[in-house]
Amino acid sequence: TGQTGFTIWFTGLSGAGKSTLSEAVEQRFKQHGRNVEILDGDIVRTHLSKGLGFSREDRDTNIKRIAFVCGLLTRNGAASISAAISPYREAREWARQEIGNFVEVYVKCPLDVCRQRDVKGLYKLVDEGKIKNFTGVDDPYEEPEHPELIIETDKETIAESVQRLVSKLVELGYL
Ligand code: GGZ
Repeated sequence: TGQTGFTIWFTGLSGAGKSTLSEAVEQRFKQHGRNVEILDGDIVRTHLSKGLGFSREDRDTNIKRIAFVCGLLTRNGAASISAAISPYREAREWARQEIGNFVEVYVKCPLDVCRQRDVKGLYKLVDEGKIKNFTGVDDPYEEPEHPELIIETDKETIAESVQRLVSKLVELGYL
């Protein structure tokens, strides 16, 4: 029999650290010979969700597509990781129902810190008025109310975060 599939669902602001954490977790899993697939918001939007924008409707469509793929992977025993902002609670709850073995991880980081990091220079464009409806600035981000785990990326190292997540997965019986 194969391993139990599950989905790690990261949610948080742009620049909070979802992609970085995903890659660190992926590395850790691969070292242990586990199949793992990352669905990163940014990358998904160039393929699966090409053409979608950032209205609530488009974001919801994006999340439903990601959840659909995570569901397929999860049912087939893989570890799947979603790293989309997923700002709406309702869409995340929908994903939770759809997928089943669902581990919601709030990648928490103050907006000011995300701004200062400005990894991709997007916050600068927002300030210059060149991007509208940016999550956390002039578009909603609904914090998770009962996430399985909260990772505060301005307070802990990546190694600590990965370790805490792995412990949580063990506690939940997925590893
Ligand atoms: C939020 C935006 C926006 C707006 C472009 N709002 O940090 P990034 O750059 O690399 O990742 C963000 C990505 C967000 O796509 P998601 O698929 O994760 O969003 S959602 O879950 O809400 O569907 C950001 C960039 O696209 N980006 N415009 N207006 N992020």
